[in-house]
Amino acid sequence: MKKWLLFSGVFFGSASLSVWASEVSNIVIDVPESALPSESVSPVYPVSVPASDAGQSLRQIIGVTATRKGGKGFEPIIRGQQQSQLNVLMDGAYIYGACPGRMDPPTTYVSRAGYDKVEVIRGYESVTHGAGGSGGTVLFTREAPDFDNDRGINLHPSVTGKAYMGYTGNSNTKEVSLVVAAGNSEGWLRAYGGYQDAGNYKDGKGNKVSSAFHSKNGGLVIAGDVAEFTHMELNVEAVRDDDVYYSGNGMDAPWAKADIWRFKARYDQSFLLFDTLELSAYRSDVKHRMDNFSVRRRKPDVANGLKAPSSSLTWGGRVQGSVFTDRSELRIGLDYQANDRDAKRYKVALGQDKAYLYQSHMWPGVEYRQTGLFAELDYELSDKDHLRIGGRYDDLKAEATKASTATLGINGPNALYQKYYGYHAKKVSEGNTSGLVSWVHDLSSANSFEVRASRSVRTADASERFIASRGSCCHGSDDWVGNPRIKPEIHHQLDAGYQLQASQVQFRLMAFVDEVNNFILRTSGGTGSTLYKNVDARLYGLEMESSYDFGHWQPAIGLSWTRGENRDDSHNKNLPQIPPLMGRLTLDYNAGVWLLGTRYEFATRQNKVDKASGLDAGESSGYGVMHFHGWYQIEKGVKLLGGVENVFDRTYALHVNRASRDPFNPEALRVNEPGRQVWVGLEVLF
Ligand SMILES: [Cu+2]
Repeated sequence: MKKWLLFSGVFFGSASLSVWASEVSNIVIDVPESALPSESVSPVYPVSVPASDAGQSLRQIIGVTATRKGGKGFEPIIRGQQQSQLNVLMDGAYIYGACPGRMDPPTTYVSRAGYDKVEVIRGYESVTHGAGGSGGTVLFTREAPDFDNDRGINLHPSVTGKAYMGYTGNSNTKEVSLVVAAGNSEGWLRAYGGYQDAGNYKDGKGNKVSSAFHSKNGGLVIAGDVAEFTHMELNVEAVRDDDVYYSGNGMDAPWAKADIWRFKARYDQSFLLFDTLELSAYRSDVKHRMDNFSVRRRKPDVANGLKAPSSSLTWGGRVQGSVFTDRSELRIGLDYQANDRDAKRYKVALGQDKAYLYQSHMWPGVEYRQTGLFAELDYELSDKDHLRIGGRYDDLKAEATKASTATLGINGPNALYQKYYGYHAKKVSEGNTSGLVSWVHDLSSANSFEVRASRSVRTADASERFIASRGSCCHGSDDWVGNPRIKPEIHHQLDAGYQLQASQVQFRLMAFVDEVNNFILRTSGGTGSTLYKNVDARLYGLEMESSYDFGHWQPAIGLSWTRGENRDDSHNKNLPQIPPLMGRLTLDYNAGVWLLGTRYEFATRQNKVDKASGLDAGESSGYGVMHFHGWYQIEKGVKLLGGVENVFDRTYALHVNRASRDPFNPEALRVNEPGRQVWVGLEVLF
């Protein structure tokens, strides 16, 4: 039994925490639970918010926010870090989006029916989730179906699942999804699928915000114990998005598609020096098309349009062995990740079928290959003291295989790198070392504190290193060019947290400081161009969360604050895309068969901006927005959900939202959040 408890992986091996972990699936409330101050575990789509994208629903977790650019494609931000500063794993797989404009961050491919839970780790807590991940790790996970559950309608002892139907007013969003698992605990088949159809919503002023999309997804998991101590799992999954409108991009996406394969195997018996052995492999193939004329004519008076086909193919895997003793768990592993990306842009003569001009090779055949070796030890110093020590080494090779494209002349990638940095792209080779030490001390059975120190290395991504986007207007005034010799970011972080988990009160507080050498800053090159350079930076902040259970009344509060400083630049001392102080007050009345709740979200103004990055749409004013939500349990397993978002129809935008480029809503500086939205949902468990 002891071994199994320790085997739960992300949780430290204390018995009380592990018992808690097994209870997570029964939790019906929305407040994210946590085993450590830096962690939270919650449903992928919470029952109190009508989220249409998994990145959007991550905003419900304290310390996490997300950039909006429309109805899909929310970019999560943890502790002021985003994109490749976060490790996002979907059931063990990396799925890198194909859009150079970040229309499709990985989270946009997380469907409601395909995943069960999301674990968010703020900061750097484990070396086992791959290279990088300095800002945090987001793990979307699936659970083995529980055929013995007694949570809903009993169709058949060997069938379990969940259906969801929802409607959200304002955007006129319709959603259905279904997940069914059949089999038994030794072998099962899980089939899932969903459909969403969203229109454009209106902001508080009644202005239309381009946010419509269609999305469908489906998948199949076949899993079972194929031999004694040997469990295997195979999954195939597909996502198709169509006619996606973006108000925060100059283009829309006529289509985007992702095809994902996964294979996992676990051997729970000693093998060589290991007590258990796990192996996983995946392949994610993402293709994306964007243009400024086929979904809608973004520039109706112009004879030429632009289109940009792009692709991102990722494959990789991991083997990990674990060694257990009474007091420790040691994990040793090897992971590999390969990513090939390509993006081109063409000028299109509208009206003349297929007449086009090859304009930019934005991602010129970018190839990344990473091999990592890691070891991590969880050790119980005493009943009350848990220690973790981990280290990893990553070998990275990166190359822009088509940087020397001659056909583009002065618009070719190498010509652009030469123009702005004075060198061509060469094959990059890096050896990066990361590590951490953490200590959790239980003050009593209910409260504990955590202290950790880490060094993590985050290498430049395909855009930061190799993007070669020749300005689409005005000859070079808006070139966007990656720096082929950009150095990796080195983060030195110190975190301290305190947590109280009593039956009626939960409280946690976390403080962090992150000294960054060679922070990769996107900045203006002076002539209107957008370039990348390394600067020294410092990020620090606080996260606080507390909830109470006074019987029927259940209040909660959450606050997060982050500061990001550029330590090199005497003129601009701020890092871009840093959220201001944000908070949330919730008050639920839970009568057992029904619940009514209110949620008040607020943010202060943010004047610490970096406009040269092209990422901040200027300073922002604060806001306060009220929402209502509730549910009614009609019968066992059948729950009616609903609510009113933005009850007072306020016009507001999160500070980190993309600058608005919306022809429908030209006054908005940022992409505005929806005005009042009434929504209903029906959830059936069986
Ligand atoms: Cu795109």
